[in-house]
Amino acid sequence: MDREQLFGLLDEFKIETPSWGYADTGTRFGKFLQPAAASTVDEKLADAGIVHKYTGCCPTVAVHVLWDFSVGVDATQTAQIAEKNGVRIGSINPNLFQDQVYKFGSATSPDERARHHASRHVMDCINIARAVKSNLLSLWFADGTNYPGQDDIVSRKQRMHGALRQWHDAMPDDMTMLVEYKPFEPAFYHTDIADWGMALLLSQSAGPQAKVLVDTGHHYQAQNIEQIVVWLLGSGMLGGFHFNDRRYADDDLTLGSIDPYQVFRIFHEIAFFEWETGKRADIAYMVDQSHNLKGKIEAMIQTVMTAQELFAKAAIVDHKRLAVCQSKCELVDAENCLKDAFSTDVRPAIREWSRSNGLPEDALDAFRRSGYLERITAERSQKNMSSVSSYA
Ligand code: LRH
Ligand code: MN
Repeated sequence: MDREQLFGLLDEFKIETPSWGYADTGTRFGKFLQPAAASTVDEKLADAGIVHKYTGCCPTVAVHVLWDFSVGVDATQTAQIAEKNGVRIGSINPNLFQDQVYKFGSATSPDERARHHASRHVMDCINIARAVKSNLLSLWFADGTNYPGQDDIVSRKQRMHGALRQWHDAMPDDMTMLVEYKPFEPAFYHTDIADWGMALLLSQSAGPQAKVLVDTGHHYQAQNIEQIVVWLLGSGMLGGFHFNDRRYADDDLTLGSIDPYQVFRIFHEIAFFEWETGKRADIAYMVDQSHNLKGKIEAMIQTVMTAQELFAKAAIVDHKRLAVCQSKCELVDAENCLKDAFSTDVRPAIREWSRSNGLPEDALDAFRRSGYLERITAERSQKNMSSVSSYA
């Protein structure tokens, strides 16, 4: 892979940042407030704009409707605020888990009021997506049960099929529905969309605009995520990723902080698929993290720079040589095709790409010298540090 080809791929590489990654989030054991945290959608979009300004590769921001759109606020206004900050509204995430009515589920709940509440909300989200010119409806369901026998899993499955099909048909033709799976939490006996197979079958029955979303934190410990990626790619059903890292479960830590080789292997399977098929895979790369301890903007810039680096390392794998070694069962040489690329320092090339695009060579350093953090700390700390939060 020569420099021009790599620069061409870096030009195309875009990763979406989540609005909730700029706000104070916590665990059930508490939330540590940060003086500079964003609490309004304006502040979240401003911070996302700064991350894009210095990295050049995250022009869209995922929004979580109940956290970012208050009742009565015209969605197009929010799109204009995004534009003012040099970004666009990306994936629209309905919230089908925090309202009291969702105690026994949302679309799958035996409680009709919950199903109606969920349906009205998703329809509102589709209208918001239209208003802000987003073509991504990203669905995650906390739906599940905590005890054997608590509910009829078959009926819940049928309700989910029905709901996804109804919402699919309500979407405009250019919109994609992303169906995200998760094996457990907050449900701890069964989760209605627990793995890639369930998400795949539900997406296929919903309709042609439905695809599967892979959140890297939503897998059992030893699961081979890149094999799932290969299967979804092969069936044209891979719609997007929520990137983060974890040591144990859905820890939502910063990408590449625990196992960078995992993300490299995922990017490798996508690059190898594109080389083998000659097809460009249309995938929405997104970050889904909660920055409970790290400075939120610094953590996001670190995440985006790491994603770009791992994407570039996977791009320089010698696919031709790899295919030959694989066909001859030359295991060591085949593996070394990946290890050689992974251990290649691509940062000088990325710095040159940044320079050639009028971007700072080191986005994190540029952010730290910008004075932006000092400015927002002065503006926001008063209101941020006054609100105490407790789980119970
Ligand atoms: C669920 C999830 C989902 C989001 C939420 C913030 O764990 O990954 O994607 O809605 O985190
Ligand atoms: Mn997610």
